[in-house]
Amino acid sequence: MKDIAKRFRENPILSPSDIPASTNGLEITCLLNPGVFEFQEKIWMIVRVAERPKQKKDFISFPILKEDKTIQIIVISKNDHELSASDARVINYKGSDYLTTLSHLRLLCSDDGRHFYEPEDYPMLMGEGILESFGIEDCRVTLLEGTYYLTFTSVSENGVGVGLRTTTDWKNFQNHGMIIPPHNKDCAIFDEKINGLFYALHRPSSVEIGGNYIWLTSSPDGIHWGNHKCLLKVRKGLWDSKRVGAGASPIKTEKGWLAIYHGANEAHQYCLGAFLMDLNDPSKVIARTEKPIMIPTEEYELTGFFGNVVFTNGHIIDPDGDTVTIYYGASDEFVCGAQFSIKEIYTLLIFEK
Ligand code: MAN
Repeated sequence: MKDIAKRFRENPILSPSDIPASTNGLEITCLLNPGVFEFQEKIWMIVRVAERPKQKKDFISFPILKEDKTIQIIVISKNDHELSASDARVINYKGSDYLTTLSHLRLLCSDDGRHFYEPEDYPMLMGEGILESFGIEDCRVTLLEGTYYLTFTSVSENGVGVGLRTTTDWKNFQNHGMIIPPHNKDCAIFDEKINGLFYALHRPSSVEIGGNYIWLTSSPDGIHWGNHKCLLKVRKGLWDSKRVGAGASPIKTEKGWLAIYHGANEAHQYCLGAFLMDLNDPSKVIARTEKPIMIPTEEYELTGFFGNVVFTNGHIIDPDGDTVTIYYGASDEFVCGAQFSIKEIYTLLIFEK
């Protein structure tokens, strides 16, 4: 099946070997899912860097963060009957879940949006405290009234929730802790207030009743969130039958707030789609693409750490008002870029009657 994404010729634009690991003894396994923003006339990404020790034959080893900020390496024999390791991303050992890699967030910048490098004197963002001991992941960046809001997934043995840090200069950060408790991720704050309130999309997972659906919430201050509403569900038999989650901050267009989202099916194929919310009341979904706007098709999207995945949480809108450049994780291992025309996305939207 063809999609409407115009992929960068240079893809993948970043691979794990392109930057150094954060710590001696670890190597970068995956470079993925960047949040993207503009700052000081450059395009920046805050990329997820997933690390682990070099793997030895017959063993699985992975790092976790201790409260004193040191790293502990857990080593488990692959023959251990208490280990269940069928997913590259997460294992279960003695009844507890662990991630196979530890992620932090790293800043990269670019003059042309295609070649990224690590600038000097900017910090790496690491997990902090007992709610981030398995790392921080998949950051969305929203600039609102001069402050950058960073919403990311905080992972620990306590669960997967949404963390928030804010900054104005990318050197000093205020940590607001966990703003939405487990199980929740994929939180994207709108880049404008609506009727005086902050709005955000987020994705709780309800295990027994309900599912992995996109929700909407509002807030008076960007930190305390309430008035949650279920917005967009999975669709049986379609490409987004198992889970849906928001991409970056919705895009304000004359027709409404346009959100790009990921959807996965039972086979863990991750595609992208789009939906449109009412400008004045984003709890009203007025249109949604039936077909995906992007499907994993290229070699680097089909094979890698976790193949068959395109996942985005960062984009830049061109001054022409029509071109969206998305940055996306391919196969959970590489960073890639692609462009869409908003007008072309509209042609795939099916409006509610
Ligand atoms: C899922 C995947 C992983 C991620 C964990 C925790 O297993 O999305 O990439 O590390 O959740 O967020």
